[in-house]
Amino acid sequence: RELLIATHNLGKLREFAAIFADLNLRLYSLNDLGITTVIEETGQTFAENARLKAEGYRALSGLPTLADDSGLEVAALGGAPGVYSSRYGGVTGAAQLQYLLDQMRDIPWHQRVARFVCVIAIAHPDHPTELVEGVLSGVIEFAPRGIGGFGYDPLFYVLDEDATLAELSIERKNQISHRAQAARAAREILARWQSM
Ligand code: ITT
Repeated sequence: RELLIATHNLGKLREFAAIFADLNLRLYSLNDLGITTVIEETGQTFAENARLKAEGYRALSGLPTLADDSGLEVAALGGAPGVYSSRYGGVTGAAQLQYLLDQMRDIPWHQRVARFVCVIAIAHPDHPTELVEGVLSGVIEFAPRGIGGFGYDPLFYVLDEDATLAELSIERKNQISHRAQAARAAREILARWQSM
């Protein structure tokens, strides 16, 4: 029982490894298989891109393959950065957080609602590709807080936790996040495939 977790994002890889740790599966990363190819994300939606990545890396590896396309949707920005989250503003890291803050400088707290979306696609050599989704609601902070997680986590305030995602333990983030919700649905598909 093998599964390729097809991502070049180490933050995602860490989260999936923890979420699937108890499954009876041998997990591989792209790195483990020496795959350096980057499948281009030419789709307009998370679902299209997740499918492109899962099917593309399955073709390269020959293994059952899971890929996630995810991102941040900010209501006041018309849903941006959305599928462009990883390349928003043409910058990465702390500069990207600052870029988002600059875009939202004049937007008051009650209009800063946002959501994280994660679509997971699992492509199997012998079954049609399946897609599942998870969503987490929050509010974009005025300044970053916390050092956990990755990406936009320090700016993403979750009301029920009274904390940003970067202030939560990895265990807690992996109980509530968009990725965790999608992964729970993906587990059921993997379990079904294993029993066939
Ligand atoms: P792969 O395509 O190789 O998986 P990527 O980082 O390019 O890596 P995406 O195209 O799905 O992946 O972009 C997702 C971006 O959305 C990611 O780089 C972050 O900026 C943001 N993001 C997604 N999930 C997040 C999370 O849990 N916490 C913070 N930011 C997240």
